[in-house]
Amino acid sequence: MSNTTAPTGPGALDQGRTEELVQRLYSDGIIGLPGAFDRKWVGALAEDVDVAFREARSRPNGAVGRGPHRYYVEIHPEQLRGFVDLANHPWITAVCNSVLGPEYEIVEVGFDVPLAGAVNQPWHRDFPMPAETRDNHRLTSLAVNVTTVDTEEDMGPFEIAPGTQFDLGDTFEHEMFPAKFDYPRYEERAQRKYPKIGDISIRSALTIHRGTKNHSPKPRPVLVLGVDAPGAGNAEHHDLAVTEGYWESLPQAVRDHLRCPIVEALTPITQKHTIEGLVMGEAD
Ligand SMILES: O=C(O)CCC(=O)C(=O)O
Repeated sequence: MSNTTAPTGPGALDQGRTEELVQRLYSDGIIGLPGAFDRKWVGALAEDVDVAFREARSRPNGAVGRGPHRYYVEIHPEQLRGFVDLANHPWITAVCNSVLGPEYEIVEVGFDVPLAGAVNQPWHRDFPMPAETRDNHRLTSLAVNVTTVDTEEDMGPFEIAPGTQFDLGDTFEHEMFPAKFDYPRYEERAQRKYPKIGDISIRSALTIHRGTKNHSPKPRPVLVLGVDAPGAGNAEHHDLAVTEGYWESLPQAVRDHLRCPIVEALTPITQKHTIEGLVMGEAD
């Protein structure tokens, strides 16, 4: 599971603490760090997400539906002023190194926005279980989440069923959606998460989860950083790119984990990572 040396530098986790986090990730499928960033940093993130959301919704397939009043948008790293801080956060780098190996790759930067009126999603995982996970019990990708708002009960919190990341899923529709008769398994384990501004989490996108019904008028945007072990194959579903100037400005520690094309000018991303089963949402 963990065969790498702990990263060094300010705020780095020691090997023992990293091991503990990795074990929790393997047992629960999700871990959290309260107060990873200050409110000012998250304020800038919220502004950048808002700008990107408006831009994406202004063009066809810039934002994909993940159910009624719920969208997903994929963006390029340089659309976020805080990208380097996020990609270089010692808690994130230590966990990614340990779980995915030192050659891990950031393959996706995006965000989910459940708006007023979003309904309960069906329980799901974000993609089918890879063979490496099924056969060798090894996680080959992780999703980092950063809320841009203080989550309140009426905002349709994210709900997750800890410990379900290794459910084989051979009866799941599209290998991603448990059948309704299996819902009690997920409902019994369900935990609603109420992250506040500054909190971050890392989860396996295989851990069964759903966004819940937003009863409030408030949106609940959450940033997603998708990270792969080499060869995990998620990069092909995404279109991350950086400009030459931005690449030049990046610290080597961040460049080491970006294998994306370096381009003269960015092309706005047309969404490829549609999860068909989520488009209609769940009537409840
Ligand atoms: O509501 C959320 O935070 C996550 C939504 C989600 O799981 C999805 O759209 O795939």
